[in-house]
Amino acid sequence: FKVEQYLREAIEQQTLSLVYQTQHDLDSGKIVGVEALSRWHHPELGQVSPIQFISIAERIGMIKQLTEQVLITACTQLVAWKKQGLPSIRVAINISPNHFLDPDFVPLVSRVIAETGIAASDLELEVTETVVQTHQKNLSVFRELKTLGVSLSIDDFGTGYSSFASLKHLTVDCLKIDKYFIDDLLTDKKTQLLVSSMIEMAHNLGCKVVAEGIEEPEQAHKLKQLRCDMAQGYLFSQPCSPEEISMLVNSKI
Ligand code: G
Ligand code: G
Ligand code: MN
Ligand code: NA
Repeated sequence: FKVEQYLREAIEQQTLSLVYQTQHDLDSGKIVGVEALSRWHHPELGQVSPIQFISIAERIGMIKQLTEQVLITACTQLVAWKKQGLPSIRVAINISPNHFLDPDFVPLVSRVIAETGIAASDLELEVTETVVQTHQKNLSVFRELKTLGVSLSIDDFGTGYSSFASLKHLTVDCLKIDKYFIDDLLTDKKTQLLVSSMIEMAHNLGCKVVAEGIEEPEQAHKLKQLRCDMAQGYLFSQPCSPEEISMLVNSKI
């Protein structure tokens, strides 16, 4: 259980870091937002995947502290970019279902917005469908977050067990179509029909759509044809440092 102890120390000593991946408007190509992604490099273990350390953090009760650091760092970074004269972009962070349902979560978000002075609508919270599936009663959390004015998006849309139920109960700003659907968008007619339908449905509900995991120009082209709003993926950029984001945003205006 060395890794658990190492992670605990890393979170306590705040040695985790954030990288940012750009999100582009498909019509203009402009960067409209970034998704913050956590990284952990340990001297002995090397780079540990967030898929591993996020679930460990949940198990050892450290996810609240981790998410608090992510929130503060990402919002502070947004202010720093603005001070450098960058045009306004949104920052999205991933919220683990456990933490989302914690009574301290909404007050935390509220406090970080107030302390950093960012516009609430420039902060986007990404949650997965599981949040809605298992916790009907926590729809009030969604309402409180909407009252604060933050943006809400459903991550990995279409891969959970409650895609439609989540839309029945919630008012969300954005659906993120999972890479799972993007991978064979060009080769599988059925997938194309599904993606097309998801986009149309989202728009009918007043949601924007972000496609994830775009690696080829032809995928971007097809998504644009299908009226998808935004795209994210290695075609546009890898997750990168704040300095690299500044350069990318400046070069894409
Ligand atoms: O960055 P990468 O593709 O390796 O991320 C793998 C997974 O880890 C993704 O599902 C991503 O949403 C998740 N992840 C990355 N950073 C965070 C974080 O800060 N909090 C949470 N809850 N999940 C994260
Ligand atoms: O679950 P979530 O959507 O948050 O996961 C985002 C993850 O996808 C991050 O780990 C990020 O590094 C990864 N990612 C982003 N763009 C691409 C891409 O174009 N291809 C692949 N294979 N992974 C990507
Ligand atoms: Mn995400
Ligand atoms: Na995601």
